[in-house]
Amino acid sequence: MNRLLASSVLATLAFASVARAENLIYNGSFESESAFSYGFALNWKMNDPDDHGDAWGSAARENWRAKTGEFLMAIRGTWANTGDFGGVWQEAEGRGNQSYRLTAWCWTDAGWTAKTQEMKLEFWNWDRTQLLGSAVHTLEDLGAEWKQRELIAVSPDGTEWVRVVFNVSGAGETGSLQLDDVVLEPSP
Ligand SMILES: [Ca+2]
Repeated sequence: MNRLLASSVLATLAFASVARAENLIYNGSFESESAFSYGFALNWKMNDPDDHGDAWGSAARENWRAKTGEFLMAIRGTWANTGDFGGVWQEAEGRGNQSYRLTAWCWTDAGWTAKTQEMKLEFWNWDRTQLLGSAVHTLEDLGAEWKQRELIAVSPDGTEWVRVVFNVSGAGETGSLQLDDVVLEPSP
């Protein structure tokens, strides 16, 4: 009986440990390349491998000064000739009335400017026709060192998908916003 109890406790502890480490985002470190291009990341590009992620505008996977591994996601200035806006998103299956925590490591080059730079949590219904709610964290006080940013929000009733968005508009000519180690997890 005691032995049974002990194994049950151990199993519970092991499960709790696994649950804490869970990242709902695939390829959050951008190490896996898209089948389409070196400049895109797997799971962060539409139809690669599914329709639950995408990149737009000036976003590009780069092998610069990654926080972890060799690659990061850069949203670049107009020097890249891809316009003054860009971003990436990915979504994971979720549920309503759950607190979600999004974290990401950010770096900006000296001279980088953008009118808008933010990370968002969006809560969508099952067929993703209705945006049920969202939360925004403006990315401020960044610089040429890695800094972690955090956004926590509770999903509304009816949430089936939790979408992570990094969005830049009004970028200047120089530098880029760089992202690495994106983690989305249920928070207690
Ligand atoms: Ca990385």
